[in-house]
Amino acid sequence: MPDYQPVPITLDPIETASAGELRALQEERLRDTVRHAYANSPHYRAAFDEIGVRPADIGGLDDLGSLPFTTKEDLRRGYPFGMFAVPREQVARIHASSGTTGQSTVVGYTAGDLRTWAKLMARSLRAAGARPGQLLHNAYGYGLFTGGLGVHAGAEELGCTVVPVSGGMTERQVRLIADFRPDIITATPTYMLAIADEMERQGIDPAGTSLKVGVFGAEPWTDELRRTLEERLALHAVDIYGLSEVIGPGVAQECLETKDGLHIWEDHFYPEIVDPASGATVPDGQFGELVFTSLTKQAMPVLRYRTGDLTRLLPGTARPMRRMEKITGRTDDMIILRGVNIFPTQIEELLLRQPALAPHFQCVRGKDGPLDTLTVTTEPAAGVSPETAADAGRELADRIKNTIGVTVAVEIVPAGSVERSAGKMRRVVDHR
Ligand code: DLL
Repeated sequence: MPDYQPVPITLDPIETASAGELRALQEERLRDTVRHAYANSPHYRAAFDEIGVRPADIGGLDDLGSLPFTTKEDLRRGYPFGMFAVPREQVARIHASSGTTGQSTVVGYTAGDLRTWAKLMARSLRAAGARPGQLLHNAYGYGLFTGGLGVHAGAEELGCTVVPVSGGMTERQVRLIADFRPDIITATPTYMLAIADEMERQGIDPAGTSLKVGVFGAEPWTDELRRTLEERLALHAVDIYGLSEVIGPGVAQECLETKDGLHIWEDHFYPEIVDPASGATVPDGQFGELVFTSLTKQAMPVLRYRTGDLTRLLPGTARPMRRMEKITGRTDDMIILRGVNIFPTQIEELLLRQPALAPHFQCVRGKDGPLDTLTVTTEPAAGVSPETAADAGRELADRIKNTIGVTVAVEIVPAGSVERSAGKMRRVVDHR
Protein backbone atom coordinates (compact mmCIF):
# COMPACT_ATOMS: atom_id res chain seq x y z
CA MET A 1 0.00 0.00 0.00
CA PRO A 2 1.24 3.53 -0.66
CA ASP A 3 1.92 5.94 2.19
CA TYR A 4 -0.59 8.35 0.61
CA GLN A 5 -2.37 10.57 3.14
CA PRO A 6 -4.96 12.94 1.66
CA VAL A 7 -4.73 16.55 2.88
CA PRO A 8 -7.43 17.47 5.43
CA ILE A 9 -10.55 18.94 3.82
CA THR A 10 -13.83 20.48 4.99
CA LEU A 11 -16.83 18.13 5.02
CA ASP A 12 -20.48 19.01 4.32
CA PRO A 13 -21.98 20.15 7.67
CA ILE A 14 -24.53 17.30 7.51
CA GLU A 15 -21.70 14.74 7.33
CA THR A 16 -20.82 15.54 10.93
CA ALA A 17 -24.33 16.39 12.18
CA SER A 18 -25.64 14.85 15.40
CA ALA A 19 -28.02 11.89 15.28
CA GLY A 20 -30.88 14.18 16.30
CA GLU A 21 -30.20 16.72 13.57
CA LEU A 22 -29.93 13.99 10.95
CA ARG A 23 -33.16 12.36 12.05
CA ALA A 24 -35.09 15.63 12.00
CA LEU A 25 -33.94 16.24 8.44
CA GLN A 26 -34.76 12.69 7.37
CA GLU A 27 -38.27 12.90 8.81
CA GLU A 28 -39.02 16.20 7.14
CA ARG A 29 -37.70 14.88 3.82
CA LEU A 30 -39.60 11.62 4.18
CA ARG A 31 -42.90 13.47 4.65
CA ASP A 32 -42.17 15.60 1.55
CA THR A 33 -41.20 12.54 -0.51
CA VAL A 34 -44.34 10.64 0.48
CA ARG A 35 -46.56 13.62 -0.37
CA HIS A 36 -44.77 14.10 -3.72
CA ALA A 37 -44.98 10.40 -4.63
CA TYR A 38 -48.68 10.16 -3.77
CA ALA A 39 -49.60 13.37 -5.58
CA ASN A 40 -47.55 12.81 -8.74
CA SER A 41 -46.84 9.12 -9.29
CA PRO A 42 -49.79 7.00 -10.46
CA HIS A 43 -47.88 3.91 -9.27
CA TYR A 44 -47.57 5.14 -5.69
CA ARG A 45 -51.08 6.58 -5.58
CA ALA A 46 -52.47 3.18 -6.55
CA ALA A 47 -50.14 1.32 -4.16
CA PHE A 48 -51.13 3.58 -1.22
CA ASP A 49 -54.83 3.42 -2.04
CA GLU A 50 -54.74 -0.35 -2.27
CA ILE A 51 -53.60 -0.69 1.34
CA GLY A 52 -55.52 2.34 2.58
CA VAL A 53 -52.53 4.50 3.53
CA ARG A 54 -52.60 8.30 3.14
CA PRO A 55 -49.56 10.58 3.11
CA ALA A 56 -50.83 12.16 6.35
CA ASP A 57 -50.43 8.74 8.06
CA ILE A 58 -46.65 8.96 7.58
CA GLY A 59 -45.52 11.31 10.32
CA GLY A 60 -41.93 10.09 10.51
CA LEU A 61 -39.48 7.24 10.18
CA ASP A 62 -41.35 5.05 12.68
CA ASP A 63 -44.21 4.88 10.18
CA LEU A 64 -42.03 3.72 7.31
CA GLY A 65 -43.08 0.09 7.85
CA SER A 66 -46.64 0.87 6.82
CA LEU A 67 -45.53 1.89 3.33
CA PRO A 68 -45.58 -0.70 0.54
CA PHE A 69 -42.32 -2.06 -0.86
CA THR A 70 -41.19 -1.12 -4.36
CA THR A 71 -39.64 -3.89 -6.47
CA LYS A 72 -37.78 -4.21 -9.73
CA GLU A 73 -41.00 -5.75 -11.06
CA ASP A 74 -42.83 -2.46 -10.38
CA LEU A 75 -40.18 -0.63 -12.41
CA ARG A 76 -40.46 -3.15 -15.24
CA ARG A 77 -44.22 -2.85 -15.32
CA GLY A 78 -43.85 0.92 -15.59
CA TYR A 79 -41.48 0.63 -18.58
CA PRO A 80 -40.42 3.06 -19.89
CA PHE A 81 -41.52 6.22 -18.04
CA GLY A 82 -44.32 4.99 -15.78
CA MET A 83 -42.42 5.58 -12.52
CA PHE A 84 -41.72 9.24 -13.21
CA ALA A 85 -43.33 11.70 -10.81
CA VAL A 86 -42.68 14.79 -12.95
CA PRO A 87 -43.72 15.51 -16.57
CA ARG A 88 -41.24 13.94 -18.98
CA GLU A 89 -40.21 17.41 -20.17
CA GLN A 90 -38.73 18.07 -16.72
CA VAL A 91 -36.56 14.95 -16.87
CA ALA A 92 -33.06 16.11 -17.75
CA ARG A 93 -31.49 12.68 -18.14
CA ILE A 94 -32.40 9.03 -18.45
CA HIS A 95 -30.34 5.98 -17.52
CA ALA A 96 -31.30 2.34 -17.83
CA SER A 97 -30.14 -1.06 -16.63
CA SER A 98 -28.85 -3.47 -19.24
CA GLY A 99 -31.70 -5.86 -18.60
CA THR A 100 -29.56 -9.00 -18.54
CA THR A 101 -31.88 -10.52 -15.93
CA GLY A 102 -35.14 -9.39 -17.55
CA GLN A 103 -36.59 -6.33 -19.20
CA SER A 104 -34.46 -3.23 -18.78
CA THR A 105 -35.46 -0.72 -16.12
CA VAL A 106 -35.47 3.00 -16.84
CA VAL A 107 -34.68 5.75 -14.34
CA GLY A 108 -34.93 9.53 -14.70
CA TYR A 109 -33.42 12.63 -13.11
CA THR A 110 -34.49 16.27 -13.00
CA ALA A 111 -31.76 18.91 -13.28
CA GLY A 112 -31.99 19.21 -9.49
CA ASP A 113 -31.59 15.43 -9.04
CA LEU A 114 -28.44 15.55 -11.19
CA ARG A 115 -27.02 18.32 -8.98
CA THR A 116 -27.74 16.28 -5.85
CA TRP A 117 -26.16 13.20 -7.40
CA ALA A 118 -23.01 15.11 -8.41
CA LYS A 119 -22.69 16.51 -4.87
CA LEU A 120 -23.08 13.05 -3.32
CA MET A 121 -20.59 11.54 -5.74
CA ALA A 122 -18.17 14.36 -4.87
CA ARG A 123 -18.74 13.57 -1.19
CA SER A 124 -18.03 9.91 -1.91
CA LEU A 125 -14.80 10.61 -3.79
CA ARG A 126 -13.66 12.93 -1.00
CA ALA A 127 -14.33 10.19 1.57
CA ALA A 128 -12.34 7.84 -0.67
CA GLY A 129 -9.38 10.22 -0.36
CA ALA A 130 -9.67 12.09 -3.68
CA ARG A 131 -8.86 15.79 -3.54
CA PRO A 132 -9.45 18.83 -5.78
CA GLY A 133 -6.74 19.17 -8.40
CA GLN A 134 -6.00 15.45 -8.62
CA LEU A 135 -6.25 13.54 -11.86
CA LEU A 136 -8.97 10.88 -11.97
CA HIS A 137 -9.00 8.07 -14.55
CA ASN A 138 -12.62 6.97 -14.88
CA ALA A 139 -12.88 3.45 -16.32
CA TYR A 140 -16.55 2.90 -15.45
CA GLY A 141 -18.65 2.49 -18.58
CA TYR A 142 -20.24 5.62 -20.03
CA GLY A 143 -23.72 5.41 -21.47
CA LEU A 144 -26.98 4.15 -20.04
CA PHE A 145 -25.04 2.57 -17.14
CA THR A 146 -24.83 5.10 -14.29
CA GLY A 147 -21.17 4.38 -13.40
CA GLY A 148 -19.37 6.48 -16.02
CA LEU A 149 -21.44 9.65 -16.07
CA GLY A 150 -22.23 9.46 -12.34
CA VAL A 151 -18.60 9.31 -11.25
CA HIS A 152 -17.66 11.85 -13.92
CA ALA A 153 -20.04 14.53 -12.61
CA GLY A 154 -18.91 13.95 -9.02
CA ALA A 155 -15.23 14.19 -9.91
CA GLU A 156 -15.83 17.49 -11.74
CA GLU A 157 -17.87 18.75 -8.81
CA LEU A 158 -15.00 17.94 -6.45
CA GLY A 159 -12.57 19.79 -8.70
CA CYS A 160 -10.60 16.89 -10.13
CA THR A 161 -9.19 16.67 -13.65
CA VAL A 162 -11.32 13.91 -15.15
CA VAL A 163 -10.16 11.50 -17.84
CA PRO A 164 -13.40 9.98 -19.22
CA VAL A 165 -11.89 6.74 -20.55
CA SER A 166 -14.95 4.48 -20.01
CA GLY A 167 -14.52 0.69 -19.88
CA GLY A 168 -12.74 -1.43 -22.49
CA MET A 169 -9.75 -1.01 -24.80
CA THR A 170 -7.54 -2.21 -21.98
CA GLU A 171 -4.27 -1.65 -23.84
CA ARG A 172 -5.12 2.01 -24.14
CA GLN A 173 -6.15 2.22 -20.46
CA VAL A 174 -2.62 1.13 -19.55
CA ARG A 175 -1.00 3.62 -21.90
CA LEU A 176 -3.11 6.49 -20.57
CA ILE A 177 -2.29 5.58 -16.96
CA ALA A 178 1.43 5.58 -17.82
CA ASP A 179 1.24 8.87 -19.77
CA PHE A 180 -1.24 10.97 -17.74
CA ARG A 181 -0.13 9.74 -14.29
CA PRO A 182 -3.56 9.74 -12.59
CA ASP A 183 -3.86 9.80 -8.78
CA ILE A 184 -7.25 8.10 -8.64
CA ILE A 185 -8.77 5.28 -10.69
CA THR A 186 -12.44 4.33 -10.74
CA ALA A 187 -13.41 0.92 -12.16
CA THR A 188 -15.06 -2.32 -11.22
CA PRO A 189 -12.63 -4.37 -9.08
CA THR A 190 -12.57 -7.20 -11.63
CA TYR A 191 -11.77 -4.80 -14.46
CA MET A 192 -8.94 -3.39 -12.35
CA LEU A 193 -7.50 -6.92 -12.24
CA ALA A 194 -7.70 -7.11 -16.02
CA ILE A 195 -5.92 -3.74 -16.31
CA ALA A 196 -3.19 -5.00 -13.95
CA ASP A 197 -2.76 -8.13 -16.12
CA GLU A 198 -2.41 -5.93 -19.19
CA MET A 199 0.21 -3.78 -17.43
CA GLU A 200 2.24 -6.92 -16.79
CA ARG A 201 1.81 -8.04 -20.38
CA GLN A 202 3.24 -4.69 -21.48
CA GLY A 203 6.15 -5.02 -19.07
CA ILE A 204 4.86 -2.28 -16.73
CA ASP A 205 5.06 -2.94 -12.98
CA PRO A 206 1.48 -2.48 -11.64
CA ALA A 207 2.94 -1.47 -8.27
CA GLY A 208 4.99 1.29 -9.87
CA THR A 209 2.23 3.49 -11.34
CA SER A 210 1.15 6.94 -10.12
CA LEU A 211 -2.15 5.55 -8.75
CA LYS A 212 -2.83 6.26 -5.08
CA VAL A 213 -6.48 5.27 -4.67
CA GLY A 214 -8.85 2.91 -6.47
CA VAL A 215 -12.59 3.47 -5.97
CA PHE A 216 -14.05 0.09 -6.79
CA GLY A 217 -17.69 -0.99 -6.92
CA ALA A 218 -20.71 -1.93 -9.05
CA GLU A 219 -20.22 -5.61 -8.14
CA PRO A 220 -19.60 -7.61 -4.95
CA TRP A 221 -15.96 -7.95 -3.88
CA THR A 222 -14.26 -9.16 -0.73
CA ASP A 223 -11.62 -7.94 1.69
CA GLU A 224 -9.36 -10.63 0.18
CA LEU A 225 -9.69 -8.95 -3.21
CA ARG A 226 -8.96 -5.63 -1.51
CA ARG A 227 -5.69 -7.11 -0.20
CA THR A 228 -4.85 -8.54 -3.63
CA LEU A 229 -5.47 -5.20 -5.38
CA GLU A 230 -3.64 -3.16 -2.74
CA GLU A 231 -0.57 -5.38 -2.87
CA ARG A 232 -0.48 -5.77 -6.60
CA LEU A 233 -1.13 -2.13 -7.50
CA ALA A 234 0.25 -0.40 -4.40
CA LEU A 235 -2.88 1.73 -3.97
CA HIS A 236 -5.65 2.11 -1.42
CA ALA A 237 -8.69 0.11 -2.54
CA VAL A 238 -12.01 1.44 -1.24
CA ASP A 239 -15.56 0.34 -1.91
CA ILE A 240 -18.32 2.42 -3.53
CA TYR A 241 -21.95 1.30 -3.72
CA GLY A 242 -25.00 2.44 -5.56
CA LEU A 243 -27.78 1.37 -7.86
CA SER A 244 -29.58 3.15 -10.67
CA GLU A 245 -33.03 2.77 -9.12
CA VAL A 246 -31.88 4.73 -6.07
CA ILE A 247 -29.60 7.21 -7.95
CA GLY A 248 -26.46 5.42 -9.23
CA PRO A 249 -22.95 5.35 -7.68
CA GLY A 250 -22.65 7.46 -4.55
CA VAL A 251 -25.35 5.95 -2.34
CA ALA A 252 -22.70 4.69 0.10
CA GLN A 253 -18.94 5.01 0.29
CA GLU A 254 -16.11 3.53 2.28
CA CYS A 255 -13.72 6.02 3.93
CA LEU A 256 -10.02 5.77 3.14
CA GLU A 257 -8.95 6.09 6.76
CA THR A 258 -11.03 3.17 8.07
CA LYS A 259 -11.91 0.82 5.16
CA ASP A 260 -14.49 -0.78 7.40
CA GLY A 261 -17.66 -0.79 5.32
CA LEU A 262 -19.58 1.91 3.49
CA HIS A 263 -21.16 4.98 5.06
CA ILE A 264 -24.65 5.41 3.66
CA TRP A 265 -25.48 9.01 2.76
CA GLU A 266 -28.54 8.81 4.95
CA ASP A 267 -29.55 12.42 4.47
CA HIS A 268 -30.70 11.36 0.96
CA PHE A 269 -31.28 7.58 1.13
CA TYR A 270 -32.88 6.00 4.17
CA PRO A 271 -31.80 2.36 4.62
CA GLU A 272 -33.62 -0.56 6.20
CA ILE A 273 -32.70 -4.23 6.38
CA VAL A 274 -35.54 -6.70 5.92
CA ASP A 275 -35.83 -10.45 6.11
CA PRO A 276 -35.78 -11.43 2.40
CA ALA A 277 -38.47 -14.07 2.89
CA SER A 278 -40.97 -12.36 5.22
CA GLY A 279 -40.18 -8.71 4.46
CA ALA A 280 -40.09 -7.95 8.21
CA THR A 281 -37.66 -5.20 9.22
CA VAL A 282 -34.74 -6.49 11.30
CA PRO A 283 -32.65 -4.46 13.78
CA ASP A 284 -29.26 -2.92 12.90
CA GLY A 285 -26.50 -5.52 13.07
CA GLN A 286 -28.65 -8.32 11.60
CA PHE A 287 -28.18 -9.62 8.08
CA GLY A 288 -30.85 -9.29 5.45
CA GLU A 289 -31.87 -7.50 2.29
CA LEU A 290 -31.07 -3.82 1.92
CA VAL A 291 -34.07 -1.57 1.26
CA PHE A 292 -33.88 2.14 0.41
CA THR A 293 -36.27 5.06 0.53
CA SER A 294 -35.12 8.11 -1.42
CA LEU A 295 -35.56 11.31 0.59
CA THR A 296 -34.93 14.05 -1.97
CA LYS A 297 -35.39 12.63 -5.48
CA GLN A 298 -37.91 14.44 -7.63
CA ALA A 299 -38.09 12.72 -11.05
CA MET A 300 -38.34 9.21 -9.63
CA PRO A 301 -38.83 8.92 -5.88
CA VAL A 302 -38.59 5.33 -4.61
CA LEU A 303 -40.20 4.16 -1.39
CA ARG A 304 -38.81 1.07 0.33
CA TYR A 305 -37.05 -0.20 -2.79
CA ARG A 306 -35.96 -3.85 -2.44
CA THR A 307 -32.37 -3.90 -3.71
CA GLY A 308 -31.85 -7.68 -3.55
CA ASP A 309 -28.44 -6.94 -1.97
CA LEU A 310 -27.55 -8.73 1.25
CA THR A 311 -25.69 -6.98 4.06
CA ARG A 312 -26.19 -5.53 7.53
CA LEU A 313 -26.19 -2.04 9.03
CA LEU A 314 -23.47 -0.98 11.45
CA PRO A 315 -22.94 2.19 13.48
CA GLY A 316 -20.89 5.08 12.06
CA THR A 317 -17.11 5.29 12.53
CA ALA A 318 -15.18 7.74 10.31
CA ARG A 319 -18.52 9.53 9.82
CA PRO A 320 -21.56 9.50 12.12
CA MET A 321 -23.84 8.15 9.37
CA ARG A 322 -24.42 4.39 9.52
CA ARG A 323 -22.34 1.94 7.56
CA MET A 324 -23.35 -1.09 5.52
CA GLU A 325 -20.99 -4.03 5.56
CA LYS A 326 -19.48 -5.03 2.22
CA ILE A 327 -22.25 -6.73 0.22
CA THR A 328 -22.20 -10.53 0.58
CA GLY A 329 -24.12 -11.01 -2.64
CA ARG A 330 -27.44 -10.56 -4.35
CA THR A 331 -30.44 -12.74 -3.61
CA ASP A 332 -30.48 -13.75 -7.31
CA ASP A 333 -26.77 -14.72 -7.34
CA MET A 334 -27.21 -17.10 -4.42
CA ILE A 335 -26.53 -20.71 -5.37
CA ILE A 336 -28.43 -23.35 -3.43
CA LEU A 337 -26.54 -26.60 -3.76
CA ARG A 338 -27.89 -29.65 -1.93
CA GLY A 339 -29.50 -27.38 0.64
CA VAL A 340 -26.42 -25.20 1.21
CA ASN A 341 -26.48 -21.48 0.28
CA ILE A 342 -23.34 -20.31 -1.52
CA PHE A 343 -22.35 -16.84 -2.68
CA PRO A 344 -19.59 -16.21 -5.23
CA THR A 345 -17.93 -13.91 -2.65
CA GLN A 346 -17.33 -16.97 -0.43
CA ILE A 347 -15.58 -18.69 -3.33
CA GLU A 348 -13.56 -15.53 -4.05
CA GLU A 349 -12.40 -15.36 -0.44
CA LEU A 350 -11.04 -18.93 -0.53
CA LEU A 351 -9.67 -18.78 -4.07
CA LEU A 352 -7.59 -15.67 -3.41
CA ARG A 353 -5.79 -17.55 -0.64
CA GLN A 354 -4.31 -19.85 -3.30
CA PRO A 355 -1.38 -17.94 -4.83
CA ALA A 356 -0.99 -20.57 -7.57
CA LEU A 357 -4.43 -19.64 -8.96
CA ALA A 358 -5.35 -16.50 -10.92
CA PRO A 359 -7.96 -14.19 -9.33
CA HIS A 360 -10.33 -14.73 -12.28
CA PHE A 361 -13.15 -17.26 -11.80
CA GLN A 362 -16.71 -18.18 -12.62
CA CYS A 363 -19.21 -20.41 -10.84
CA VAL A 364 -20.74 -22.72 -13.43
CA ARG A 365 -23.95 -24.50 -12.47
CA GLY A 366 -24.70 -27.80 -14.16
CA LYS A 367 -26.52 -31.11 -13.81
CA ASP A 368 -25.30 -34.63 -13.16
CA GLY A 369 -28.41 -36.73 -13.69
CA PRO A 370 -30.97 -35.34 -11.26
CA LEU A 371 -28.31 -33.61 -9.14
CA ASP A 372 -27.25 -29.98 -9.39
CA THR A 373 -23.50 -29.45 -9.64
CA LEU A 374 -21.18 -26.49 -9.25
CA THR A 375 -17.87 -26.10 -11.01
CA VAL A 376 -15.48 -23.28 -10.15
CA THR A 377 -13.60 -22.42 -13.32
CA THR A 378 -10.30 -20.63 -12.83
CA GLU A 379 -6.80 -20.29 -14.31
CA PRO A 380 -3.20 -20.80 -13.18
CA ALA A 381 -1.58 -17.64 -11.81
CA ALA A 382 1.05 -16.05 -14.09
CA GLY A 383 4.11 -18.28 -14.43
CA VAL A 384 2.54 -21.25 -12.60
CA SER A 385 2.60 -24.68 -14.26
CA PRO A 386 -0.68 -26.52 -14.96
CA GLU A 387 0.38 -29.27 -12.51
CA THR A 388 0.97 -26.84 -9.63
CA ALA A 389 -2.32 -25.07 -10.44
CA ALA A 390 -4.12 -28.44 -10.46
CA ASP A 391 -2.78 -29.16 -6.95
CA ALA A 392 -3.97 -25.73 -5.80
CA GLY A 393 -7.35 -26.45 -7.42
CA ARG A 394 -7.68 -29.67 -5.40
CA GLU A 395 -6.78 -27.80 -2.25
CA LEU A 396 -9.38 -25.13 -3.06
CA ALA A 397 -12.07 -27.82 -3.49
CA ASP A 398 -11.08 -29.23 -0.06
CA ARG A 399 -11.26 -25.82 1.57
CA ILE A 400 -14.68 -25.16 0.03
CA LYS A 401 -15.84 -28.54 1.35
CA ASN A 402 -14.45 -27.80 4.83
CA THR A 403 -15.63 -24.21 5.21
CA ILE A 404 -18.84 -24.00 3.15
CA GLY A 405 -19.72 -27.68 3.56
CA VAL A 406 -20.41 -28.57 -0.03
CA THR A 407 -18.60 -30.55 -2.74
CA VAL A 408 -17.73 -28.58 -5.86
CA ALA A 409 -15.44 -29.30 -8.80
CA VAL A 410 -12.56 -26.93 -9.53
CA GLU A 411 -11.59 -26.82 -13.19
CA ILE A 412 -8.33 -25.18 -14.20
CA VAL A 413 -8.58 -23.76 -17.71
CA PRO A 414 -5.75 -22.20 -19.75
CA ALA A 415 -4.72 -18.65 -18.85
CA GLY A 416 -6.99 -16.08 -20.47
CA SER A 417 -9.94 -18.43 -21.03
CA VAL A 418 -12.14 -17.38 -18.09
CA GLU A 419 -14.56 -14.74 -19.41
CA ARG A 420 -13.42 -11.16 -18.68
CA SER A 421 -15.52 -8.02 -18.51
CA ALA A 422 -14.72 -4.34 -18.77
CA GLY A 423 -17.53 -3.76 -16.28
CA LYS A 424 -19.49 -6.08 -14.05
CA MET A 425 -18.09 -9.60 -14.11
CA ARG A 426 -20.63 -12.40 -14.65
CA ARG A 427 -19.85 -14.63 -11.68
CA VAL A 428 -22.58 -17.23 -12.05
CA VAL A 429 -23.20 -19.09 -15.30
CA ASP A 430 -26.17 -21.44 -15.40
CA HIS A 431 -25.84 -24.44 -17.73
CA ARG A 432 -28.68 -26.45 -16.28
O1 DLL B 1 -23.69 -0.55 -10.43
C1 DLL B 1 -23.95 1.77 -9.84
C2 DLL B 1 -22.50 1.87 -9.53
C3 DLL B 1 -21.61 2.28 -10.49
C4 DLL B 1 -22.05 1.58 -8.25
C5 DLL B 1 -20.28 2.42 -10.21
C6 DLL B 1 -20.70 1.72 -7.95
C7 DLL B 1 -19.81 2.13 -8.93
P1 DLL B 1 -26.56 -0.75 -11.30
O2 DLL B 1 -26.00 -1.08 -12.62
O3 DLL B 1 -27.98 -0.34 -11.22
O4 DLL B 1 -25.77 0.42 -10.64
O5 DLL B 1 -26.33 -2.02 -10.39
C8 DLL B 1 -26.66 -1.99 -9.03
O6 DLL B 1 -24.86 -3.52 -8.49
O7 DLL B 1 -27.87 -3.50 -6.58
C9 DLL B 1 -25.56 -4.33 -6.41
O8 DLL B 1 -26.11 -5.61 -6.64
C10 DLL B 1 -24.38 -4.13 -7.31
N1 DLL B 1 -23.40 -3.25 -6.66
C11 DLL B 1 -23.18 -1.94 -6.88
N2 DLL B 1 -22.14 -1.50 -6.10
C12 DLL B 1 -21.74 -2.56 -5.36
C13 DLL B 1 -20.74 -2.77 -4.38
C14 DLL B 1 -24.42 0.42 -10.33
N3 DLL B 1 -19.91 -1.80 -4.00
C15 DLL B 1 -26.27 -3.28 -8.36
N4 DLL B 1 -20.64 -4.00 -3.82
C16 DLL B 1 -26.53 -3.25 -6.88
C17 DLL B 1 -21.47 -5.00 -4.19
C18 DLL B 1 -22.55 -3.67 -5.71
N5 DLL B 1 -22.40 -4.87 -5.13
